[in-house]
Amino acid sequence: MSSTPRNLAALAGITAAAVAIGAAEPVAVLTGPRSAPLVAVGGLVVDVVPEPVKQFAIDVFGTYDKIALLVGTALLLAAIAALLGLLAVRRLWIGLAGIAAFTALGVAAALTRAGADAADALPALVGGGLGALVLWAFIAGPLEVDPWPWSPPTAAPPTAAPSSATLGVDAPAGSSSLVVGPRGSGPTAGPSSADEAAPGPAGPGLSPGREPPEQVAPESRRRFLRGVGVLAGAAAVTGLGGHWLAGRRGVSAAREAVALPAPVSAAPAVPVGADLSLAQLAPYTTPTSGFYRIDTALVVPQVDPQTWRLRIHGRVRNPIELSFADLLARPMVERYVTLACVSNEVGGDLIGNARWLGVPIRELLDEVEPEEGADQVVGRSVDGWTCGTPTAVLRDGRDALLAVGMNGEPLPVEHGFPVRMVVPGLYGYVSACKWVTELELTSFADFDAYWVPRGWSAQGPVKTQSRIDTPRPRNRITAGPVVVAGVAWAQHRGVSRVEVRVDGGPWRDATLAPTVSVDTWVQWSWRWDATPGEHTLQVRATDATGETQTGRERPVEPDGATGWHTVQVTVR
Ligand SMILES: Nc1nc2c(c(=O)[nH]1)N[C@H]1C(S)=C(S)[C@@H](COP(=O)(O)O)O[C@H]1N2
Ligand SMILES: [Mo]
Repeated sequence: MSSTPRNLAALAGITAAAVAIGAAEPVAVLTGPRSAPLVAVGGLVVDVVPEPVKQFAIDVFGTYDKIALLVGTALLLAAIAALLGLLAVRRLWIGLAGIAAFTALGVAAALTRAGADAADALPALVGGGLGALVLWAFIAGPLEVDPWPWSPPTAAPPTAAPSSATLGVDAPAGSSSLVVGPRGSGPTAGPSSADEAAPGPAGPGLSPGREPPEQVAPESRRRFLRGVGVLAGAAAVTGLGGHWLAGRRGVSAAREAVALPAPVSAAPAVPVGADLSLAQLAPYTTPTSGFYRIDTALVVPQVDPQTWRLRIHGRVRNPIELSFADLLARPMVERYVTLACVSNEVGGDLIGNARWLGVPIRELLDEVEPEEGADQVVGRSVDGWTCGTPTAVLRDGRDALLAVGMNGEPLPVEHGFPVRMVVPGLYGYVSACKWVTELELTSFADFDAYWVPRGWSAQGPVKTQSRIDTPRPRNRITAGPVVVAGVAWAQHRGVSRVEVRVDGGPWRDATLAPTVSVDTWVQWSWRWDATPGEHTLQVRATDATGETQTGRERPVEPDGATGWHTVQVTVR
């Protein structure tokens, strides 16, 4: 990028923004990672973006949607900061006002998060203040390009002779400069387009007839770029250092220190043959490291088990409060439960099966004695996220757990450490509260949990579904016997039958592998005598109530996708 005044102005804006964000991080080490402006604003975005956009992000980026959001936010911020730099050269106050506006946004975002206190405003305030200082230093202070060739003529008359700044070296022919102008122009190249990008009728300070020079004086440029280098470096050091420090304040050590009790009721052994162990088939028990993760938390909540409390309150006769030690002292059960996300597309992989250790929620509800009509239990996470579960479901005898263990270990931090809910038969968004700190008894009429006002159904029983894991569309298949296999689920009802068909022909019964319980998925397989050509494979499951999965295709919103998983393959 050549050192045209425009590029330098944009660079000044970006550097100011980098300093603002970098300086806020170490402050957020004290006030908590969610008060860091980038994360706080990103969190606000997560909460307010329209549902289709969010769904699009999950579709495109999958589990990386959060990284995509943070990178996207940072890129957008850089573009706006560059624009502010360009504006600041003409009117410093516009640049400063822009920084003030972003500071206000950062403060508002930090203060409106669940559990925020006044100190959470500090990272944005400190960052914004330093960012403003840096912008001033570049535009009108000690690091100023001397003088900004296209800054408003103050003393000099409009017809003043070109300043020394115009004497710089010409831009290399054909070099392009990213001009983010007030009219939103894109990348443009060469001197002529620089003229086009000159101020419009809004009348910034460039005098008529005075062309902005393409290069600034070398010594002025050197000082400026040295300033950029030093400040950007400092921002990177404080930003990354602060981020690292904040991470060290996490709870991974506390998690490793947790000794899980043995269950009074162990999980049934996985029957021989439950796992067909085929290369492309999802294993019966999902390894914790490969378990899908879905939540609204941009930074994973770090909940100290020492200070963790669970309040069970609301419309109950005997509210109680439990510490982590209280919970661990209770009789624990261990169960396999397959957890599924309502956002799972037909054929998708937002589903996993794990062995959970925990206290039956039913027993806790018996103790608090819910009042008549308290038909909803709202699980509330430390970060304010909520889900609403029917009280009746939690008390109907199924293994709904306040879980502390997953696959024989304390819950991973990103899966809800120290305590989460797991309810067989319900999608995660209405039942699987991670980092849970409250169970509040209320009614569906009185309270809408997080996803309900965002267009999702208040009731979220898991729909019967089935998936073909092998073969996959791009597999090389040779004619002859081919094993078609996958998983099917209808949690808490159980899968009684899986059928496969080829090219819309008759449905054929697949073989069901044994499974632990009705609360988990089941593997299935079917031997296909494949003939050369293009073929379409489809699968459907029937649950133990006798209801067969519908072929009608419906989207994930509002209460889970329907339709048959369909796979196109080529046989040679
Ligand atoms: N605190 C909190 N808990 C949450 C969520 C969330 O956004 N925040 N998402 C829910 C959803 S939509 C699902 S599908 C499950 C996913 O659990 P997992 O990430 O452990 O797979 O968590 C549920 N629990
Ligand atoms: Mo979900």
